[in-house]
Amino acid sequence: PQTLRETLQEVIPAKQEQLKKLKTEHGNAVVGDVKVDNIIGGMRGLKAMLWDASVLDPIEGIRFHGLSIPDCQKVLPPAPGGKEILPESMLWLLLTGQVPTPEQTLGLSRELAEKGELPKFLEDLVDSFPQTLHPMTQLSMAVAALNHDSSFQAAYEKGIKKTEYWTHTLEDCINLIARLPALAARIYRNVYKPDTPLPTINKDLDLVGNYSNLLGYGDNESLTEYLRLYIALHGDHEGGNASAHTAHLVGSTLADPYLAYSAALSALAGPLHGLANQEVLRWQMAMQKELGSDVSLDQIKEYLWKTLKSGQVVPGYGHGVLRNPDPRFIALQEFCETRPELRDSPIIKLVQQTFQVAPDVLKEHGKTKNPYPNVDAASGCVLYHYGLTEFKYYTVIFGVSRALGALTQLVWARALGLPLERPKSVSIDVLQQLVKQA
Ligand code: AMX
Repeated sequence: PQTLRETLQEVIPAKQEQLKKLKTEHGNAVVGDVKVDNIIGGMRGLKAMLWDASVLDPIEGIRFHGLSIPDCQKVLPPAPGGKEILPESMLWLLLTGQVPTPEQTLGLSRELAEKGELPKFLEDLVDSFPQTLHPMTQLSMAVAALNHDSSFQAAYEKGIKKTEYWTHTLEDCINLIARLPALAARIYRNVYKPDTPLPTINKDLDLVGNYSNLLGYGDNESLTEYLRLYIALHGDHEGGNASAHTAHLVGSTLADPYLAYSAALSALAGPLHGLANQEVLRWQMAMQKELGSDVSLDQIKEYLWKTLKSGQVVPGYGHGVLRNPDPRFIALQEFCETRPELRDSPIIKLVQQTFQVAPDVLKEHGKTKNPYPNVDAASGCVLYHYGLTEFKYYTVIFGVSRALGALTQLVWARALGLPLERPKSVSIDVLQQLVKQA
């Protein structure tokens, strides 16, 4: 079977041609308008970015190269003996637009495992961080430091042709994805399980098999399968979300993929974005503590109102684009239903009960445009059930995942020769003048 590189080499020219033709024939075509609300409202709804790997429909949710989540669950190869999507197969799909064969997926798993060890200087750097430093800060700093060995940066310094950018970008991206499990697991061990021996990477295991093993949960097959599904599903969610967009913006300056992804991780660390899964768990645990174990739906409703009246958001609900329950949330719910231990878990039960009442409460509250759960409403609680209880760490797992989509797009941005991103900003006075002229 073809390698990932060979497959990309084959698909890139056709896309380059497609884009060139679009630009030549329709460069001046108008595809939308800009309202004052778009400008002052966080650019919501503005179609202003090219992102080829996934498209988010407000009602249907995400599609990866046209495939919905249930489609992906049907066609993307799982781990040998497993059922859930392997993140490697999702990475292949995102990068090439093609569904990989099990052999191609296995080949990619092996390549990632072979490249997975951390350089010594990085281990020393991570080991020098104070245990009290937030795991996301550690991840972002360490990913930036990996640019010490950036192939793109070295090649750029030497002087390469623009047409060669993408091959060096791809090399960096694959190396970074390969190293994330060892890096993320080292942070976990240092912060939460210091002085426990860290296993080495097993060349015969997939990316998440290794990650789970390095975290110390390798013998929990259910958690490992959950992490495969979680990491595959969180990989990409269009280009406009804060982490993906940050990677794209920073990458557009021709900063190397390590710097671009480090910046993306800082965006992911915000509570309105990736930190939400830690917030959901904190909130759901506080609810459990206050209401006890056997709670009624009315008690949950009351608790929701208490949260809203105190001026806080209900974590895990609402979305910048989605206007329906997030299909990723649904996929995680279905995972819970297949495992008897999760069906009986008090924290998962509470998540499901909350889902029964929260949309109506949020509708009545009347502020949010989307009263339904996003993926974070469930994701952290499953980790908690399986014993991964350190919720400050959860966003790091999201960070391991989001690399699949954000780095894919960096490869494509270089392959398509996309320019430096530089939107036009206006002052309030200028905006007022523009309104008068309109
Ligand atoms: N609870 C209470 N109020 C909410 C709400 C929620 N879950 N979601 C939105 N609102 C409020 C907003 O705060 C805003 O109020 P304001 O007018 O007083 O500022 C109003 O409803 C309109 O917001 P919106 O247009 O519906 O949402 P948005 O696009 O501005 O923000 C999001 C989207 C996700 C930040 C928001 O829904 C939120 O804060 N949700 C809770 C946190 C969360 O779950 N984040 C995870 C997002 C997914 C991810 O990135 N992992």
